[in-house]
Amino acid sequence: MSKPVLFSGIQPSGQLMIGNYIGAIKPWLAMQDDHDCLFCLVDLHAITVRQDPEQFRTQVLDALALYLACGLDADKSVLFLQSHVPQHCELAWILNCFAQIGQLNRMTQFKDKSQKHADNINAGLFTYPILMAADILLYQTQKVPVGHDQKQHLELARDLAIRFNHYHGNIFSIPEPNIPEHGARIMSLQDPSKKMSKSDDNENSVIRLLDMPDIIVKKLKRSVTDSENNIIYDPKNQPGVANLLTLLALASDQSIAECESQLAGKGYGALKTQTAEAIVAMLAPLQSSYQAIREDELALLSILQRGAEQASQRARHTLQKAQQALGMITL
Ligand code: AQP
Repeated sequence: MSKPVLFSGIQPSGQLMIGNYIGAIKPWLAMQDDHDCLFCLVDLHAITVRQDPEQFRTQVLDALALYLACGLDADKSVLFLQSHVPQHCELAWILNCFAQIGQLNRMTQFKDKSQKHADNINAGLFTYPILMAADILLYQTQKVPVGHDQKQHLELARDLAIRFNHYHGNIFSIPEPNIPEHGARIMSLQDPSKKMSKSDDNENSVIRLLDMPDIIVKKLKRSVTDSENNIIYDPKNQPGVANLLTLLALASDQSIAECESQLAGKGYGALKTQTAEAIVAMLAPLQSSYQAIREDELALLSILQRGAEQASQRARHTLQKAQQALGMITL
């Protein structure tokens, strides 16, 4: 029996951070063996925000090397770059003609990013979720493991697939989100009311996958908690403490209740130290293998070449089905 198709991706819009790891990459690793996986670096999404060209090229290869250092395996999964498969843009145009402006207007990420980049509210930022729908639907994807912030975009992808199928027959699989129960929304260390983001301007708010242990300890020490000095998991009233408990639990493979009871009667200093130690230990294996992988740029490019060929073959098939369903003449 064929394995369920799984697609997911990360924007190479900065150095990857633990939210991307916990909310996306870690769940991907758990599914890599029993799913037909495609893991993409969505570089076309990343350019909705201005990128420095030289730095961007480096960031893309850094992110691919991190995928591999985390344990994604090019022999088991298709690893590729979105811009290497032009069918993503071609299907996005078709889906543009099925997406309703009203629905796009409700996308919270567009509102957040428009505020953050008020000098560059470009059309790509607005139509981003349509390109994301094309990314997913091109591969007849059944499962999309993502963090909580992508839930709304995924609902749009489902709606577009259902609408297209309604008018033109059964062309696309309807994808299901796969959102982890805990860790789907790791919060900023400096402002626990907003999610941790790799492109946050405040370096102290984010732990990057390649941060050295002393930096991780420093960032955790500076993290915002509160004045209650009470270590309980209460995201509504103590969001900073709840975020640290979530990180500690996930990094040390324990439940949040176990972490709470271990820390009962202790202060926030102990919570921060233990969380930092657990994160350092979680990241140590990938950090130790990263450098050698990153240095072999030829090997990285050849993985991208192979991934592009594998993905294109599948993408061409779905795009042609959609075009023919619309009555377009395909050659
Ligand atoms: N804070 C987070 N907690 C849990 N999961 C998260 N993800 C992102 N932030 C968190 C998940 O990581 C995957 C890749 O996200 P993305 O790079 O495509 O875009 P994003 O969601 O906008 O992530 P960033 O880091 O905030 O990027 P920038 O700063 O460039 O906008 C997704 O599955 C996402 O849910």
